[in-house]
Amino acid sequence: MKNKIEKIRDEFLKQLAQVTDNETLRELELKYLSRKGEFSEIMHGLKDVSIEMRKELGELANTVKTEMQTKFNEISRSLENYGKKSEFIDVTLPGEKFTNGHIHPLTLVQNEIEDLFTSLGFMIGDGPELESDYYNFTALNVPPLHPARDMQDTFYIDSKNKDGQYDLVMRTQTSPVQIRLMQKYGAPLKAIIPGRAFRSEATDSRHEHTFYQLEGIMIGKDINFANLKNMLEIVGKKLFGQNTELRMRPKFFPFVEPGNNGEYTCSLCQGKGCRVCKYTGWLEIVGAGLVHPDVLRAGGIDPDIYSGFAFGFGLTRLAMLKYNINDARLFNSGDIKFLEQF
Ligand code: FA5
Repeated sequence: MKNKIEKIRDEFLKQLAQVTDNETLRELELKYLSRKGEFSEIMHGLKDVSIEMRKELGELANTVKTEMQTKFNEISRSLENYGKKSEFIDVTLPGEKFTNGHIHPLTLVQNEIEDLFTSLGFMIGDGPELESDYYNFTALNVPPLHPARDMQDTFYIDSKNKDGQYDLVMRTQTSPVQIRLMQKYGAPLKAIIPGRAFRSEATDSRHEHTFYQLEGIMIGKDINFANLKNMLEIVGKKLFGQNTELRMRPKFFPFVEPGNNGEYTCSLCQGKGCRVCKYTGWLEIVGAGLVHPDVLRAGGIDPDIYSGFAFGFGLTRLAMLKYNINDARLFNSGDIKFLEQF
């Protein structure tokens, strides 16, 4: 009898687990739990066993019956709720809102500059972020052991060339792509190169180890400093407004001659002087100059026939100024609260 009780329970639970509709559920209830069901039969049968056995079997039968009834109620409830959910539509509830992604502020500025330069007939160039020491430094007139390498300390990759030298670096600037484009397209050439650069920096609010630059190069016959100045003025006015002025001050870059730093009227204080421009009224934003003859040669271009200008904006710094962002480290932080503002 004990075995029979347990067998009925097991069969019932097995069938119950497979129930997906109310009709089958009712059938199970009739078969096992109703007055004429299999379990009632067992209960009636108890009267024919000895008193000791009756006590033991009675207890077992009651526990098992409660277990079966509880499980049955559970399934019954879940089926009812399931039915209700699928049928009930509350048309007064507000719709579910889908959140769209945002264009990153760096991409916004990059797009704006790309639109400007492509409208002026410039192509958009690209080059590797893992660059050879040769393209990143040597071809740009910064030979091994030249002190100018110190200004752009970077991450060397643990791989040696056939001469046993480490010759792969994370590029420190977008300038190596100047050489690559000269070699590929020759002269005349008009290109901009947006992209990431990497330096081994002690990071602070103005310095990141990974940041964005936007390089520009124009090579042709009789390209001169006035052309460069005009181009940088156009960019400044487009990004920061028509009243923006440009001033150019000498600065050494080994790959241009003469080299200079382009500074714009501070967009935050309109040239009056503030904390961001260190109370000078001017913001240092772009390195630029006329392409050095040795660099033209490295690119396979004859400096006796062609000349050119090149410039390199810090795209990260441009975005900081345009959107009044006071920390360069926010751009790569992945902070949704920051990104949602754009
Ligand atoms: C250069 O990288 C030159 N390649 C620019 C150039 C190109 C000069 C062509 C002449 C001709 P510089 O190291 O100054 O120059 O960097 C250019 C800009 O990149 C800086 O003005 C700054 O805006 C930005 N920059 C440099 N280092 C960082 C950094 N760690 N974090 C964020 N922005 C940086």
